[in-house]
Amino acid sequence: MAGAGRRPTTMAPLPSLGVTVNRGVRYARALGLAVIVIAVLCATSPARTVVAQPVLQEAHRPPVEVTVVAKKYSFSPARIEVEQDDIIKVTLKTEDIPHSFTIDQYRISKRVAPGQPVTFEIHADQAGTFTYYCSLTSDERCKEMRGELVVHAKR
Ligand SMILES: [Cu+2]
Repeated sequence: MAGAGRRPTTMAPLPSLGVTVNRGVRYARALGLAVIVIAVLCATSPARTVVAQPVLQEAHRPPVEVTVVAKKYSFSPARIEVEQDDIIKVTLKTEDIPHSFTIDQYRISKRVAPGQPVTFEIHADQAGTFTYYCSLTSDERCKEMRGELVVHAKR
């Protein structure tokens, strides 16, 4: 080691240096792991708001795929935004008890049971803001479950 001759005579700096290096490496590893975990979480957890970007201006836009997770006593996402005439492909899951995804104006009511996701399509032909809710009555608090489907009018 080139700097060996210049080491102070006290013993303190050497062990503390060793500890510092180890901590630094551990910290870097922990940070790296944290970044990976956050990236994975961001990639997998459903966003609270799903906004469909206008990728194509033509008549046939690809279906908007949304996974809606019902859980006592809320939906995630609690807001879905699409353009009028989009096809919304919904995968509905529940993480606890049976729930439903109901939109009166679209005459949609899909029931879902734990471990049995259901997939269905909504043709978002009516513009406006529509409430989705759980219509099941077995659990009183299902009434609290509310979300919004926003269908932006075609320009
Ligand atoms: Cu419910």
